[in-house]
Amino acid sequence: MKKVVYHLSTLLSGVILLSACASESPMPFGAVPSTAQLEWQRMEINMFCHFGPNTFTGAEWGSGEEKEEVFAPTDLDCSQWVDVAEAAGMKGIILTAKHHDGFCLWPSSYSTHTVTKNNDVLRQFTDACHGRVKAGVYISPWDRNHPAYGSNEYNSVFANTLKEVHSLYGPFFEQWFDGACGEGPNGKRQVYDWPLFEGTVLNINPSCILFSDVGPGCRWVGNEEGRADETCWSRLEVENGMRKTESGGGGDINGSQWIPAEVDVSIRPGWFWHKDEHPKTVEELMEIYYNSVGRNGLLLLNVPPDDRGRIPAEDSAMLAAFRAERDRIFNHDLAQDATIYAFVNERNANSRYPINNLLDTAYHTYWMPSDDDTSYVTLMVQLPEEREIDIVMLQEYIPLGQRVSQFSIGYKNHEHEVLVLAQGTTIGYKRIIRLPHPIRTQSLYITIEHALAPPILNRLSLHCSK
Ligand code: FUL
Repeated sequence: MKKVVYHLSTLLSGVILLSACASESPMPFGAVPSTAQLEWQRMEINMFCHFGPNTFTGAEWGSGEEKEEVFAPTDLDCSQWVDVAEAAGMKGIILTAKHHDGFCLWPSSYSTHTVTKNNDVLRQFTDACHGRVKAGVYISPWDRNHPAYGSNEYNSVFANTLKEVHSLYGPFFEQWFDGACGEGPNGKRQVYDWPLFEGTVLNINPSCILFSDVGPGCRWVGNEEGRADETCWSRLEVENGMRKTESGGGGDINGSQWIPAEVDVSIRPGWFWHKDEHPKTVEELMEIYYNSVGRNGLLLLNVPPDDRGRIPAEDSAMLAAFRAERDRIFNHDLAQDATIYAFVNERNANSRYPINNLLDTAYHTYWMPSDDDTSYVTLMVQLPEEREIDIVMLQEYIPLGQRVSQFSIGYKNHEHEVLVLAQGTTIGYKRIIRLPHPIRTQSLYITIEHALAPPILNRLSLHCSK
């Protein structure tokens, strides 16, 4: 543990209890989210449903040669999926309307490998979601069934497929473009026409979030284990459909586009339901939550319906317990009745953005020190009495950009020394820091050690997971 890093006597001379009112908004910094991207990020946890012929054959990647009759749910009920998602606190569901096997869960005019008109699963799905959760759609460009796959013609077939789905079944909040590109039935690979695919969807629904390895709506986090990097920028630098830098899953500090990370992971070992597999435990799901939503990502948790066409009871029970655990920890904010002081440069003391904005749950109220404070801004959270804490939650007000690049958390011990407990880099939409051990304290210190522009935070809360 590092000792006394804040020079309290110096800092205290600059202590200001900031309380003035905001008049005009600060300038945004760098790329910022569109309205749709902000709404998307605020959904935090969505459900993914992998459902198709693989549900019945035990495969993960169907060959495309499965007979249509293989897909035969005995008790399909998409409303039950919505019930489970809502109970788990999820705001949207994305269905694999076409996976790599090419089988369409709607009676498409552009394929013969589909459900029948009377068994339109996509219709039942969008009807069930309507007014309850947002519906999203996964349509795999890789198609192991379509005879045109591997030729130029396939790009227009796929664009027409997208047009059909989005105009007849939309609006969808998200279109998932899987990056997989394997061989088709004739052994050829396709060169995808991404600008055509993206333009087709956005022409019909400009606010649809397009997922792919590089966006433009949101990006793949780079693994399927439910983990964003500890440093996670929502900016990315993409040129001609390719990443310009090799900075991995953590985005680009100087990226010129806003393309936040989506963390896709399955509740079970496979993406599709298999009879002998079981869901992850609540502890594993909480770990995923801390490493995804808690690291500036959106969690897309796959919960595959079984061969009845329903989400199994063991999965829904685990999801309900996962939600109960999040509520138990995060619905109790130990800083609710705290007083927060900001240590800022004396000359910059007259912030127009009240510090109590950090404690309210209104999204669009925020705190900012002043126009030129970008380093060593310390917040002291003074609690009415000693409390046990092991989690700190911070949110940057991302409509004005992502700014913080280094911060630390410290507390005052019984000897009145301030000890650093944790250090971090990015905050972004949400950062949940689990302290290395629970502490009992009345004063907690959060120092923004470095930011690319004056930090703007809209929420700070303290919790205890015990
Ligand atoms: C991958 C696919 O190959 C898997 O089957 C699954 O759909 C996963 C979400 O994306 O690229």
